[in-house]
Order: sequence, then structure tokens, then C-alpha cells
Amino acid sequence: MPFPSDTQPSPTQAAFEPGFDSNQDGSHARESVPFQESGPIRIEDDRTGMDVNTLKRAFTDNLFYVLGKSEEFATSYDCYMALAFTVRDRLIYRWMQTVQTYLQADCKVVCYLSIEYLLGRQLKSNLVNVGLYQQTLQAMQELGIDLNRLVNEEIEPELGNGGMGRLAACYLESMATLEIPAIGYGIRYDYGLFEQVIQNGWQRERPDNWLRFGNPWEIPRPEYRVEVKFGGSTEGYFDEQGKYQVRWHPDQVVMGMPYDWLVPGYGVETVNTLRLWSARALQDFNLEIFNEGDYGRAVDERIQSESISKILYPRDDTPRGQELRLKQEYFFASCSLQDIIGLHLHKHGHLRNLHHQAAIHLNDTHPAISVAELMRLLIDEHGFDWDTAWEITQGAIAFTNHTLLPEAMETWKIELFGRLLPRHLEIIYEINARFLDQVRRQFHPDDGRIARLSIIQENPKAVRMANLANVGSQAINGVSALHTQLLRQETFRDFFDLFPDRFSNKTNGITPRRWVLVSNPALAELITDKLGKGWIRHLDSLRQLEAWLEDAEFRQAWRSVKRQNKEALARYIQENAGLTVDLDSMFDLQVKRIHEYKRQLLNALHVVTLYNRLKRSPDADICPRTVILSGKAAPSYQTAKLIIKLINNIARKVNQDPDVQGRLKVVYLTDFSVSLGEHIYPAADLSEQISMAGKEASGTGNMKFMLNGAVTIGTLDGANIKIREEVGDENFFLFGLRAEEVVNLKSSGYRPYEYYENNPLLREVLDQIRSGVFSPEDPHLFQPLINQLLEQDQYCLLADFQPYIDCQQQVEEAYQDTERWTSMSIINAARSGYFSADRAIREYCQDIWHTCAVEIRLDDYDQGRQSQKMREKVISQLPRISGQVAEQGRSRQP
Ligand code: 26Q
Repeated sequence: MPFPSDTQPSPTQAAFEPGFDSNQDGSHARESVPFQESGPIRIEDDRTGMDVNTLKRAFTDNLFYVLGKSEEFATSYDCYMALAFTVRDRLIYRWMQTVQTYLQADCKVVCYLSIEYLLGRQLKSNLVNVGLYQQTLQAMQELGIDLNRLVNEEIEPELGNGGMGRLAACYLESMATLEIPAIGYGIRYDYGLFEQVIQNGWQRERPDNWLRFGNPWEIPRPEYRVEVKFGGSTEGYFDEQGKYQVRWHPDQVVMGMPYDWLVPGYGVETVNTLRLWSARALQDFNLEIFNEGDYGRAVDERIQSESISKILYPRDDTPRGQELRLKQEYFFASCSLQDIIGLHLHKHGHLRNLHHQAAIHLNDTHPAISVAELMRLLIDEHGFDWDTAWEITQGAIAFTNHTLLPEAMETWKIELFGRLLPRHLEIIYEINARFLDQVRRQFHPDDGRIARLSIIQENPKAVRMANLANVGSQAINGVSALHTQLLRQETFRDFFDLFPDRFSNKTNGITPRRWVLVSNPALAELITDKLGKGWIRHLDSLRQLEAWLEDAEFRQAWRSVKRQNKEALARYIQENAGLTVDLDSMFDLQVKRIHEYKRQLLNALHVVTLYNRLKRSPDADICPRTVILSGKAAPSYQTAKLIIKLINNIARKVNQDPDVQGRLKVVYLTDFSVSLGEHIYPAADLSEQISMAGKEASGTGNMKFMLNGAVTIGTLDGANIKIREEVGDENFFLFGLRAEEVVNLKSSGYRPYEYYENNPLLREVLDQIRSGVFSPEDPHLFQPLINQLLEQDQYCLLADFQPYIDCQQQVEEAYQDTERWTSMSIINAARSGYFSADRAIREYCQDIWHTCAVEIRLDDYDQGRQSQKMREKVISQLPRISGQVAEQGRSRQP
């Protein structure tokens, strides 16, 4: 056996468990061997102290001993690495204490399964969360190093596509801050989301080799690897007790290697774990084949195995059933469930109460195979009968849906599914048969309903992952009120009829730590100056800012913060896009994935309308605007890529036109990411949230803008509805069809051409784009975009065009009234408390996971610096800390 069997303690707990036998020689890794001989191990000041001098010393030591660099030859990147290791050391102690406490405490653990995490850069957020930022700033200053420069050296881990992946990251941070026992599981992709470059206006993709210079934030755990099987066949047999059992004979076995990331909460000692799996071959190469001289074939298996975690699939809204994608989904679900089971067995010795101790959360359907995998593990590998296994599985699992687009629903062709996962297909057939039987008995539904509910789709025959997730989950939720309503009434209507109680809404949230404290320090300081620090953990208290709404000095300070942030973004634009922008102009921003339903094209039509206005009356007194867009298109999404090209071509023409006189600028910022977002949100005046109503599940960028004092122009879609409710009609620019109006318009026969015929303004814009005004070198280039609009206009741009233009006119007027705009901006930020991820996580804890907070205490860790005496006490107690920890680990409401 090359790996620990699954009865061995799971990695997480084993690493810190006294008495866990992990040393080659059989000695107990954590028992007091070194302590007895040489006295208690000391955590030296140099290693974990948090004062300025100790930080300086630790930094220079790391530079020298870990990076092998003297100050003379150290590059900025070396210094970043040395500082990263310095911070990591200080997280690890808390992390060990956290894991230890969870092991001892009687607490339920949230296991969050997400195929994507968009974590953002780690250095600054970790410094801030663990309370080291100020000292580190000073330490670096004293060494003559610009901390900001080091922060910007970090290569961002882009292990996600967009909203869903960032939500997972915000939620992990929030769970740690709320002291919720939680572990995130995902995939450690060798290549993250592609890098976007713009060439001649077109998007081009470059591979994202984010690991090329090493990664100080992960800790490999080779000793806790697991095995994952694929393919082959199954065989039924009767065991000694005469019980029918199934054996799976796979034709491929892959190793899952865990890498742990540390997730510190803000203002608490909790440091939770994010465990990402990397796929490895069992053997480096096949020695027999190697010795025969066929070197290529000798490493084939390794290449095959490692391809599983090689690359993140770019968001593909019409999933095309790639074999490797299914392998990814199963690989990470299986690794994670084996880990959860190992952990639970170690703690409880049996699995009967797994669903009371673990809340397994599926972030969309990508890990939905977990339903069948947990059944398989319980029945085939742990000897459970079907009914008990089902009670545990269904009781443990919950699921969030993130999209309403029917074309984005995941299905897998039966042939492919059965070939890769033969045992799971059997289990799914059995789940389906029992489920449909029960439905027939209890509800006497018609055949149409049975066909819609079935996990198996006919013609072409396929496994429907959303149906599997619905059947196998104790709770199902949408991410905004409208989205949940549409799930209940449309997308999952048949399931809602069956199990209405399983459905609930959990409006998304964002973490105020990254999205203000880290990214907008000027605003954070102004708020803290007025409110103290409480808002950082209780975002609702931002409402108290309204007490200063009429205070002239405060209003001036508010404007000056925005100005400062606009200056910083302007510098970025100058450096990266070579454009000078007017700081007095309105910064009008739309940043998100490029998708037709998000209607970046509608924004472009508005820009051309403004341009035409300026051309017609060059002396018109209009409000200067800088329209900034950013976002990636899926590489295979041709229409989205053409929209990017159009925006860039419009920018080229508008920005060069002397008639415009700098009153309108169009900027396309390449390669949108979490880090670029951190630059953008603080600098925005206007936030564009203009999706066709009924399509954006929630949106979270809308919340980031609001929190940073931008005002929204938007439709009644996703969380915009709640934003408008919070700020009031007068502080939100609303336009466009409502979701039900879209449905009515379409069912009564939508004829976009009529809008073109009847609206000269619109006609002019469309004619210009279609006739090549923005693409003289290829006049027909944008014809397909315009023809689409005139013939079909799936996302009702033409119907919403005039209301949007009119609304933008109102925005302009408001912006020109500086005092009015200042009030709107303050009110938007002050009322953003509801959108804290902390509120969302509390709701998940109460309604879905039924978990509590567990306080982590480093009793003697006074501001992170222990006295000699106390250090010795803590360390020498580690191996027998259980009593103390059990007492510490008492549960309380988050
Ligand atoms: C599917 C198949 C193959 C490859 C990739 C995919 C794939 C990957 C990611 C499909 C969809 C996604 C991501 C979806 C997503 O981000 N949805 C967004 O979720 C946010 C958080 O709930 C919401 O705020 C957004 O409204 C929603 O669009």
C-alpha cells in the first residue's frame, strides 16, 4: 500500500494529534520526545514575536536562510517571499491551536466544497486579519522597504472564474472571522484562469502559470494523500454474512495530494484551513516499459493522472461535457469526502453521526457527484445498508445554485459517465428509482412531471447534476430573493412542489475586510475615525455614519477620500492603458465577466449616444465622464469577444476625437482580477448593474461598489433589488423592464426592429456600428452583433435602450450637483451593512448548517507576544492539551 489507508487518521487532525504515529521509526511525532531530553521547546521571539524589532529580525533571517539572499542581492520578489514566510510563521501557531481545538470540541464542522476559489492576494489581507499590518509597515520602513511594493509583487492565485469563486473566498474569510469551524475543499490548479491581453482590440489568452516562482502560502501534506479511482467495471458478490456487496475494479488510480492554505479570521485567533487537491500519478513512471526503451509510454500514466488538476476550465455557460472536467469534479469530491470521513472516524470512531457533525456544502452542482460518492463510500467501503447511508448522505449535504441560465445546467452523457464512474452510475440509477417510486406513491404525478424530476434525462440519455443535487440535499438555496423565487417557480419548480421546506434564500454577501479595510484604507480610516473599529466586524453599524450626513467637514473628507482613490486609479490607467483621464469626470464603471445577459453592449450603445451628442453640439455643457470597463470573456465565447473588440474600437475613436475635448473617455482595462478590483471599487462614482432582469442570480460586484460609496444605475435584478430597498428610490438609478415584464414582452411577441424604426437616436447608433464607423478597416465586422439585436435581441437591449439613456441623463444631473451626489454616496456606503458576508454566513449557520462558533484562545498570547514563562507553558502543554481545549472549545452562537 503506497498510501495510508482510509482508516488512518485524516491529515488535518493527525498532524496535531498527540500520539499519532507518523514518524518512519514509529516514534510519536508530537509526543514529548524532544521536550524530555532538552526541556520544553521554545517558540523563540525571532520566530513568532509580533513587535517591530522581532519582525525585522525574522524578515532578514528568512531572506538569508530561506531565500538564500543577502540584502545586497535581494530582489523585490525575494523580499516579498521573506515577508510572506514571516507572516506565515505567525499564522501557523494559531492554525495549530484552531485545528487542535476543533478536534477536542464537540462541534459541527462546515465542509465547503467549491471547484473554484478566487482568493486574491494573501500578503496584505493576512497581515490585516492577524493584526500585524501596522508593525510590519513600520518594520519595513525602518529597513527602507516600501511594503506596498512587496504587496504588489504577489502573483494572485486565480483559481476561479468570477462571482461564484470569489463568493467562496469571501465566505471562508467570514467563517473564520465568525469563529465557525470550517474547512474549504477545492482543486489546486497548476494553471489558473487565463491571463487576458488585448491585441488590436481583440482579447487574446495567455496561460496563467501562477506557481512559477513558488508559493509561500501553501503547505503540502504528502503524508495525507488519498487515492481516487476511475473507469473499469463493477462486480457483485455475497460476503461471508450473505450480504450483497459490490466491488469496483478501476482501470486507473490517481493520487490526491493536499495543499493547505491558512485562512485567518479578522480580530480573532481562528485560522481555518482551505485544503486544495493536486492530482499525482501513483508512480513516476512505469519501470517495465521504461526498461524496454519506450520512454514516452513509460511516463504516459503520469501525464494522464496529472492532467486532472492541470488547468481551471474557463467558465463555459454551455458546458460541453468534457471528460477531463468530469474527472476534475469527481477527483476533488472524492478526495474531500475521504478526508472528511477520515477526520470524523478519527474523532468519533464511527460514521453513524456524520450528518450531525459535518455540514457538507456544495457550491453549485460542480461537486454534486458527492451525493453518489458519499453513498458509495458508506455502503461499499464502510459497510452501511442503503437506508442508513441515505439518511446520512442526504442529512449532511446542502447545495447552493448560482445560475438561472438553462444552458448552464450541467448534464453528463450516460456513456461518458458510465465509462468513467461505473459504480456511481449504478448508485445514481438506484437513487433515482427509489426517489421516483416515492414520488409516484405520495404525489401521483403525471408522466411529464416524472420525466422532469428524473435524475436521468432521456434523449440524449444523460445524468442531470442539478436533479442529483436536489434529491440528495437537505437544503437548497438561491443567492438573492428574486433568484430564489425564480428557482422555486421555474428552474426547480417540480422539486419545490415536492419539498418546499428545503428551499430558502441566502442573499450573497462580501467581506468588508478585503473590500474596504485592505483595499480602501483611506475610507476605512475615515469611518473608524467616526465610529471606532466596530464596523469591521458589525457592518450594520455603518448606518451611524448618517449622523454626519449634514456635517460639512465630514462631507469634504468623504469627497477627498474618493478623489484620492480616483487619483490612484488614474495613475493605474496612465501606466497600463496609456490614457490620461480627468479626475473631475464621473468615473462610470462596469467590471464583470463579459456576457450578453450582463449587457456590456448596452453600455457601449450609451457611450456612442453620448459621443453623437458631443459631435452634434461640441460646446454642449455635458458632465464629463470616464467610462471604464473590464472583464474577461470565455475563450470560446465569440460574441463576447466581439463585444470587447467593439468597446475597444469605440474607445479608439472617441478618445482620439478632438471634438470630444476630453469630456468623454472610454477605457478598457485588461485582465480583470481580484487585485484590479481592489483598485477599481474604491474609485468608482457610478456602478453599472444593467443585466436583463431575471438573469443575474445576485451579483456581488454591485455590493463592493456600494460599500465603497458608488451609486448604482441598474435594473431590478438579483441583489440590486435589495440594494435599492436599502438605499431608497432616491439613491438608486433604476431603469428597465422588470423580470415579469420581460416574460410578458417575450410571450406577446417581442419585435426589436420596431424600436429601431421608431427611435432615431437608437437607429443612428446601430447604423453607425453596423456600417463600420468604428471599424473602417473592416466595415462589416460588427454586423453580426447588430443583426442579432435587430432580429432576436434575446436580452432586450433595444427595449431597455431609451429608459437607460434617460436614466443616464438623470445620473448626469445628479453628479453635477456635488452636494446631492455626496449624500447619495454616503448613504450608499452607510446602508451596505446588510451585504456583509458575515450576515450571510450567520444565516447559513442558523438555517442550513446548524453550526455554532467555537472560540479559539491563545490564553497567553498577549498581542501575539508571549512572555518566556508563558511560552514554555503553552508549548509544553501541547501534547496534553485536550482538557484545556475541551473547555476552550465551548460552542456559542456566531
Ligand atoms: C461550467 C462548465 C464548464 C466549465 C465551467 C463552468 C462554470 C464555471 C463557473 C459555470 C459557471 C460558473 C460560475 C458561475 C457564477 O459565478 N455565477 C455567479 O455567482 C455569483 C455568486 O452567487 C452571483 O453573484 C452571480 O450573479 C452569478 O452569475
